[in-house]
Amino acid sequence: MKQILNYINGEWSESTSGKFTPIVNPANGEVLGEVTQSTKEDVDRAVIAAKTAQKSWRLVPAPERADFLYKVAYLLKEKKEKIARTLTSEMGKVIDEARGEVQEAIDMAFYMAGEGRRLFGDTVPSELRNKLAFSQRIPIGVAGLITPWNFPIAIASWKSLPALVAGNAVVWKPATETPMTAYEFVRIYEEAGLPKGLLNLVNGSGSVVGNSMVEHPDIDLISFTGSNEVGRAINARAGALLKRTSLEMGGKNAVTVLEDADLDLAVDGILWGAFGTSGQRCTATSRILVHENVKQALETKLVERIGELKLGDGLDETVKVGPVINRSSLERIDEYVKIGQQEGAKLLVGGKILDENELGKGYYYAPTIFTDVSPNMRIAMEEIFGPVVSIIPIKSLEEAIEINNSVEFGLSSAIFTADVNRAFQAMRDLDTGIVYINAGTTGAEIHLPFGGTKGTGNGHRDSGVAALDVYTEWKSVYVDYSGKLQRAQIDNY
Ligand code: UN1
Repeated sequence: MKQILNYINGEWSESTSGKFTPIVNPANGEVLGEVTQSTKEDVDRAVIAAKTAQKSWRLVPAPERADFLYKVAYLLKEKKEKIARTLTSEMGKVIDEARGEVQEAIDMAFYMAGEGRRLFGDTVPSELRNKLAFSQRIPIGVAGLITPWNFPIAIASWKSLPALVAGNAVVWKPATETPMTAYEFVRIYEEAGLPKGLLNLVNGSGSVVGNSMVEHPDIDLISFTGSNEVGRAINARAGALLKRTSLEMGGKNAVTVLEDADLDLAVDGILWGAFGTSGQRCTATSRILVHENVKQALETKLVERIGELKLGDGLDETVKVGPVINRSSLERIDEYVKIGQQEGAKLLVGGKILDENELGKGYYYAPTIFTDVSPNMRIAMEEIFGPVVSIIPIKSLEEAIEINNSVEFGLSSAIFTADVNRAFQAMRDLDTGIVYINAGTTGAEIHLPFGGTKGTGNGHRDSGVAALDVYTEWKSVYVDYSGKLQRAQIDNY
């Protein structure tokens, strides 16, 4: 049986617990292997290794650190197909999407390697004569990364690559559902010449490994993507310990469809946004705010087209929608569908678990659309993280914006309209970190900031140059070459 171990101080090792958790293929329930279940002691060892490695890594010139990232980028490119297949088999997303996800990691590696030759600070005029003033980005120390199963390599790349290029060391806890993709990523780091101890992989549960990381005094920052509940708990504890955090905790993303929208384009965007990755994206479309005059037409088209979404094992190239991650997720989604029905929403299509006779032993949920949903129903306010979307009728753009902004999250939003004025108004007023005009709510590119307003996070962003704000802090430097005491704010006034 394939065993996934930890990678601590440059060595693959089993946890001191001696315990393993099975790794299951959600497409067919098959056990693919098992992963070591770590303890607090494993985290302690990883942190010691990281802390030691960081002492010399911070002194390596950033352009040289970038050379290492370029190697990672080229290796990821070379192994793209292999990693994508591993990813699909343990996570379930269809192979095309898995390839796209590995591509995100490749893009990130090249992008952050480029940052090794920038990492800009500012040089500013001093208030005083013969004095130089500038600011520099400096690494924070040991970064603790806690990453989710829905984007097991992309999100790990969004966090580990900027952390490393900026001069930090890493302790990484991947999701227990997707350790094989994590293993492949670490193998690439290893092959690229990772200095001993600089990046450590500690597999295991959030309650043991995650908590030990948050509590550890030598982990200087926690970067987390995952559920709202866990994010809030991390925030509370890390806040008490004065530990830096970057949190990304999901969305309740809406597509607005105005009267003048290209409806076929809107349908393309909605189907991709709502049912791609079986709706298991933070950016997934889960509400459709459609003008009442085109609601019927949109519904007809959606129902017609939903039949094109072939469900099944994501390794089959003709399949469009894979399984959801596990049985408890399947049950949670079904529970929400029941809640929707009890709340009085009308089930337009879907709404059921596919049983074994239909698709074998995998965890499949039928793509589901509710209509006549009111904005304050639970299905329209809470993140479902599955292939379920709610249609809410609207009378105006203003009403759509109000409903869009009424939920606790603020990650992504989209509007379909032919009116440029209304498109720009929406862009300004939709209260989300990401806005799409005439495209669905998913598909963020790595060179722009990724994250959201309100309950989606705590103001930080993954991706783009903004990610460096998470993994660096500022040092302001003053060089007085006047040869005499110059008292700022006094001698020059
Ligand atoms: C996520 O679901 O947390 O924009 C990440 C997108 C992808 C990333 C999603 N590029 O949908």
